[in-house]
Amino acid sequence: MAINESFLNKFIKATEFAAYGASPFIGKGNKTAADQGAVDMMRNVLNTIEMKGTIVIGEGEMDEAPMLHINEKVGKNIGPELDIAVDPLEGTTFTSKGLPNAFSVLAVAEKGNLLSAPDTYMEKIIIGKNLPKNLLDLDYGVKKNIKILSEAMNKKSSDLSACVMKRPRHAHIIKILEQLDVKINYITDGDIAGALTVIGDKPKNDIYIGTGGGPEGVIVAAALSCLGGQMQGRLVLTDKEIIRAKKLGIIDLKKKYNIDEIVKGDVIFCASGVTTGDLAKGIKNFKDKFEVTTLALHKSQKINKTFTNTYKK
Ligand code: VTB
Repeated sequence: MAINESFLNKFIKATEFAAYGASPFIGKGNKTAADQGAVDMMRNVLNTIEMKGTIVIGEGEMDEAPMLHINEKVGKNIGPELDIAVDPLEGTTFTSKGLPNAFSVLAVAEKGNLLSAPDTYMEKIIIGKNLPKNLLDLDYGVKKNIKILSEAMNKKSSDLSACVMKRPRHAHIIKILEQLDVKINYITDGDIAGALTVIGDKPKNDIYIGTGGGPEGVIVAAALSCLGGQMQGRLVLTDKEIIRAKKLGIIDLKKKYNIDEIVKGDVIFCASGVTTGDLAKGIKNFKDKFEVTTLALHKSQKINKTFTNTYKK
């Protein structure tokens, strides 16, 4: 079954208004307010949609988030049953500091088709299209993965580029990439946008590698299921988190997930820019209207398009 094409515009509106909700807080140094602004707007729009929606990836679990928490029901409670992964403001730090690459994002699949990942870390390796299936493996280690990738791409390792989030936990990855003379394009945050730099006509990177958010991993997998590309992800769980993961139905705690084990069937993905970045232009606020740009994907409809819309305030 596919998600009816009429839903795309409705979900675009959800990220558009969430981006708008965060926009007064760009460069204002208040991450929480920016996030809340996005959450409130997104929730309002989601609740106007004729669907039986469930948030499967949200702003945390019920006891810690007032809105858009895991298992929250959204929509008018009529129509198709849809599972939704939301990150109303991806890049709260970018927003609060007025830096590029903040956006509002969501991914939609039919009920039961999105992994309900706990809000923990996930190890990820992501590569682009047109490469042999199941090419890399988290257990091979960085050196072997780079060797395999360089052979498959017919490039020297010194001609490969890798996107890595700048974190002390990535020291071992960085050390090996440096030894292999791989070019590293660092990001300070925002690994959804970082991961998607391996996709496109002239991808900026050949590989994304490192540990970032699990929820972000599910959202990336949803985008990649529309765009092509490969991913392997594995949750990183502390003892406390193991209990939460089990509650969410995760049995094999060390499972290495490929894209089709994270997201199945039809997918809608929308990302609306708050500040200008790799995926979309930032919000433009005028006196009585605002302009917002969205990257929208709908797998079954083969839609991969950027929409710019203007709304009255
Ligand atoms: C990760 C990454 C996100 O925050 O969750 C990161 O996936 C937090 O990582 O894209 P640290 O705990 O190491 O700071 C983002 O960068 C932004 O939400």
